[in-house]
Amino acid sequence: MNTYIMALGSNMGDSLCILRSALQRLKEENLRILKVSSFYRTKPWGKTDQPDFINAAALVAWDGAPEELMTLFLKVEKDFGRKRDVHWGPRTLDLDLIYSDKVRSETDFLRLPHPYFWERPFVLVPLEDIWPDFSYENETIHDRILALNGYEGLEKFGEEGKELCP
Ligand code: PH2
Ligand code: MG
Ligand code: MG
Repeated sequence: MNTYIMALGSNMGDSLCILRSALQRLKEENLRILKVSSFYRTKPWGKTDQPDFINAAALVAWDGAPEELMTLFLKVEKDFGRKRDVHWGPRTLDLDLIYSDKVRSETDFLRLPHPYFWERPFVLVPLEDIWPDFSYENETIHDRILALNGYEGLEKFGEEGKELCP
């Protein structure tokens, strides 16, 4: 059994509800969800001409191979209407494997740690919620977010909005 950090994102449809329902669905597929971050509205990163995203992160435990977990993520993304056309473009649901203390992978199918995670405030801010003493390459996550100006332009959701989900 290994634990992983996963990142969730959506910027099409009812994104907040999509992320919440996706977590519920993953639970039904035998993913153990140990911790979930707050949800954040974030500015699009990388490809900026698209709507704001809702992002979150979760600490999860999975018994099988990491590739099987990635395969499950792709299946759930598809079930939530994900179409793959524009690289880094708008999506109903993006589920990414980000990091595991124990697992490394350098295949085309799965790269772990995720090659860009340490550059991306929309991953790091939620990650700090669930793993405040995380550090990488001798830098703490807090210092890293500060260096990226990552706390700017975010909106954090509390429990409000929960009742808006069907
Ligand atoms: N995902 C991307 C590219 N840019 N920007 C934000 N704010 N949130 C995302 O989830 C995101 C992004 C590609 O996966
Ligand atoms: Mg992604
Ligand atoms: Mg992805």
